[in-house]
Amino acid sequence: MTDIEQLEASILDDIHAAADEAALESVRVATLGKQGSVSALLKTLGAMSPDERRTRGAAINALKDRVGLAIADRKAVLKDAALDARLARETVDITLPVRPGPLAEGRIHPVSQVIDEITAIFTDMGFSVAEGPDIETDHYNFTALNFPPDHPAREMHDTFFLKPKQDGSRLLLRTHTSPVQVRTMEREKPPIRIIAPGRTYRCDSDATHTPMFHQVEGLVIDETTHFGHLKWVLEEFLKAFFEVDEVKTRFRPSFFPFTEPSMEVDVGCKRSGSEIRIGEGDDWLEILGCGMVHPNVIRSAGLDPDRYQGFAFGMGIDRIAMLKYGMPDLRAFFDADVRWLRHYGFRPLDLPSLYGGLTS
Ligand code: 2NM
Repeated sequence: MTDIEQLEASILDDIHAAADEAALESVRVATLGKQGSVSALLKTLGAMSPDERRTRGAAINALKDRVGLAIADRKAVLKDAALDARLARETVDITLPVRPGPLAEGRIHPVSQVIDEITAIFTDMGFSVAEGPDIETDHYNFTALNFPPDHPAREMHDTFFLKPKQDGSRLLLRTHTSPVQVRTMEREKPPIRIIAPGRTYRCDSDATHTPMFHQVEGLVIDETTHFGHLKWVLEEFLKAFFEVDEVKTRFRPSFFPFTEPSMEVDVGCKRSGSEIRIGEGDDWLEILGCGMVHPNVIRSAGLDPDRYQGFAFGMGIDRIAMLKYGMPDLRAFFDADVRWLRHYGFRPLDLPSLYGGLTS
């Protein structure tokens, strides 16, 4: 055996003995690397005569090529074996039950659920959802809405005011979402069709009032919008929300500074014990307020009341959530009691939609 054959046999043994890619890499460095045994043979060429160099050179280079190929072959085999081992090790048992996670355990708060239901109903009728700040100015919360300077709602005991600024003006927590409608009228040209759901604040706390509560208000402004449109929109809403085919409504004259005429709307219902059914019976339940937007409000928002008119309405979300889902105590809504939420909450993937049935 020549020295080259001897070296080759020993290298091939090492290559086949390499059990993983790291061991194979060591063999490569020890042979083809700068200090490797094959490279060392190549370095001996310099001291040879031209004839000897030609034959030895060809033989050593052929050795180098065969070692390189053998390493590449072994590398492919080891790679396949490593993948097979990983596939055997990393199994997924698809017969295991899904682990409880946020989707199984989490619940949607009834207020969020009802806001989503209301949004589904009104967006289906062509309304958009508008939002605005919880902290408002006296102008957007009162003045632009036609509240006279001495209106009792501006008093300290109804409204949460922030500390007065240097110039004497004071910001406040909005007492209704109507400022959103004013801001929308300032920003957009009619036709306007929006609902504004959100948090509202009044200095009031007992079994049926919390200092923070939720309202949704609606606004439609165009050139010929009239009371008939208002009545249709509200009746369609009530039927869809309470998931009944027919509702009876009763419009009673009322007063709000921002609408003229103003109305309170009762819906026909049946009471038995503590249960209330909407859509049947001879009792009435007050459900929302509404009216034709006062010309002063339209003018304050920068629109011409001789050209544009429309209607607005508003209702308490927490109250209609209690009604629809039979929750007896408003205060429990904001206790953050996880047991209450487990009982009254909704599953995260049961999203309200009109085609799916609002609450399927
Ligand atoms: C209600 C009842 C009646 C109302 C009016 C407006 C605005 F900004 F257009 F003037 N927004 N919301 C309104 C009207 C609200 O809540 C019981």
